[in-house]
Amino acid sequence: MSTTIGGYLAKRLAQIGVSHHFAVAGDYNLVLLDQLLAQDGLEQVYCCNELNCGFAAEGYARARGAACAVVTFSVGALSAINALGGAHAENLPVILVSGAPNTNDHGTGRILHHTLGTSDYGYQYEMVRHVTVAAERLFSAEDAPAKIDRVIERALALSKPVYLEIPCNVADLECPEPGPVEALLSRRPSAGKTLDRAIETTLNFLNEREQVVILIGSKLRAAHGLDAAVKLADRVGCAVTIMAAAKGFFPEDHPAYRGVYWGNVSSPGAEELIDNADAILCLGPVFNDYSTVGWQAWPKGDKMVRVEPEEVIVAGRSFGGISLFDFVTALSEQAPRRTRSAETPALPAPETAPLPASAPLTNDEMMRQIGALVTADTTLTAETGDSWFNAVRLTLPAEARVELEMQWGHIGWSVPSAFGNATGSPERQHIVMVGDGSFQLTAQEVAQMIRYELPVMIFLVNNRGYVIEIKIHDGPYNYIKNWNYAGLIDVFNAGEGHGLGLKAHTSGELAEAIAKARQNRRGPTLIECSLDREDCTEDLVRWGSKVGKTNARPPVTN
Ligand code: TPU
Repeated sequence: MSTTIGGYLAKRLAQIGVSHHFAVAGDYNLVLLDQLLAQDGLEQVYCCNELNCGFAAEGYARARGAACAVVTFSVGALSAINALGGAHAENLPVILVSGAPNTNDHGTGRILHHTLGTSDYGYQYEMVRHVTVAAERLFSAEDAPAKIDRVIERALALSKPVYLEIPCNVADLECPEPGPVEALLSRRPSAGKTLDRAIETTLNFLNEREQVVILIGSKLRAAHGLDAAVKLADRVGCAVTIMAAAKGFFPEDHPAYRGVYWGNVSSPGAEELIDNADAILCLGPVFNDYSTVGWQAWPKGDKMVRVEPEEVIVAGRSFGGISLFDFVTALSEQAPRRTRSAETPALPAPETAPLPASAPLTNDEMMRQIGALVTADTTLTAETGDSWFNAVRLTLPAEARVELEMQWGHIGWSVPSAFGNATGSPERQHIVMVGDGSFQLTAQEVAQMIRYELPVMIFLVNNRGYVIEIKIHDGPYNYIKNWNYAGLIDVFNAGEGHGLGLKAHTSGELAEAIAKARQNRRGPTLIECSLDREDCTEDLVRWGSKVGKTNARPPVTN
C-alpha cells in the first residue's frame, strides 16, 4: 500500500477533521493541489489572495479546531506569513503549506522566478520559523511522513501555526500510507507529581481566602478549558469575569457571570470585583497594553493564581510543564466546595429603546438590532475598531460565539476569517461587524462568500474614517476615501451570484435590510450602515484616550 506525499498530507488532514483547505494556485503548488483534490471528502476552497487565504484558514480553525492553507512560493507565502502571525498570536493551529522550487535547482546557483533573484531558497523557511512552532522542508519521500506528522502534532498540541514546504517535484512522490492518527492527537499528560503539588498549593491558597473570583482569558479556549472553567466556578461558588478577548468563553446566563473586566471600560461592578478579591484564579490571560488599558488594569501580586497553557504560578511558585486543561480539570474536582452567596447581584441587561423608523441610524440602534439577531447558534466576528466595543457590550445567549482578534489586531481580518469560519461551520448563523477602514483591506473575499453561497450577514459601519485611531491620536491620516460599499456586491456577483448589498441610513432601513438579509440564503448580504463619525461607543472614547496617553509616554532617560 502506498500513496503520494500530497496524498499522505490529505489523509492526515481528513483524519484530524480538516475537510476543507484554502488555496491560491501558483506553478510551485499545482501538483500538490492535484494530489489534495484526489482525496475523497476533502474540499479545496479558493481565496482571492494569500493574506486572505491565511485568515480564512485561521477562521476555519476557530470553527473546526485546525485548518490548512496552501500557497505558492514567496509571492504567496510571504503574504500568508502575516496571517500566520495572527494565528500564533491568537493560538490557532493553522498548517501553512507552500510549494517550492524543484529540488534539482537547489544549490545550483540558478535564479528562479518568484524569488529574491538570488539562488538561496532557504529564506522563506527562515522567515516563517519566527511565526510557527514547527517548520519542515520536504526533499524526499523517505522522511516526508515523519515530518508531516511532526508539524501536525505540534500544531494540535500547542494550538499554534506550523509550516510545510513541498517542492513542486516532490508532492507526487510515492510514500507509505498514514497509519492511525491517535498518536498525533493525544495530549501529553502533565507530570503527576508536579500537578499534585500545584493543586495542593492552590487548595491551601484558596482555603485561606474568602473573596475568590475567576478571570477568564482568551487562551482558555485553545487549551480546551471552557467546560472545566464552568465546573470550577460551580464548585467554588465564586463570581466569574472575563477579559474582553475572551468574550463568550463563559456562559453569560450562568449565575456566576459578572461581565467583562477591562479597566475603565469594564462592565458595571466587574473592576471592583477584581480589585476587592483576595484570590483571582486567572485562566489563560493575555495582559497586553490594550487589555490592561495602558498597563493600568493589570492584576498582579500575591492574590493571583495565574494559569498559563503550560505553567501555573501560585503563591510565588511556578509549576512548569503542566497543562491548563489538566490543572483546571483537577481543581474543579478538588477545590473547596462553597455555595454561591444568594445576594450577589445579577448583571443588569443593557436595554436601549428602539428608535422610530424614520430616525437617522445611530450606533446604539444598530447594536440593538444586531443584538436581537444573536442566537445560540450565532457566530459573530467582530473586527478591530469600535466593533470590538460594540461586540463586547452585547449580552450573549449561551452557546453564541464571538470571534475577536485582539492580540494581533490586523484590520481586515474579519471578512476572510468569517469566510473560513462559515466554511467550517455552515450550520451556524454568521454575522460580521466591520468598519469601513478595515473593510478596504480585504473586501474582495466577499466574492468568495458569493462563490460558495455562504449566507454571511456583514454589517459594515460607514463612518468615513478610522474612528478608533481618531480616538487614540487624531490626524489627516485617519480619514479615508469613501466607497460605495453596498454597490460592490453587484460587482462581485457579476451577473451570476446571489450576494445582496443594501444601505441603511435610518432605523427603519436597517430593519428592512435585516429582514431581506434573513431571506437571502444563497449568498452574503452586506448592509452598509451610515453613522455619524462622532457616534461611537463611550467605551472607545475612554479606552482610546488612555491608550493614546500610554503610547505618548516619552522615553525614560536616567
Ligand atoms: O470603528 P472604526 O471606524 O474605528 O473602524 P475602521 O473604519 O475599520 O477603522 C480601523 C482603523 C484602524 C487602523 C488604521 N485600527 N487599527 N489600525 C492600525 C492598523 C493598520 N494596519 C493593519 C493591518 N492593522 C491595524 N490595526
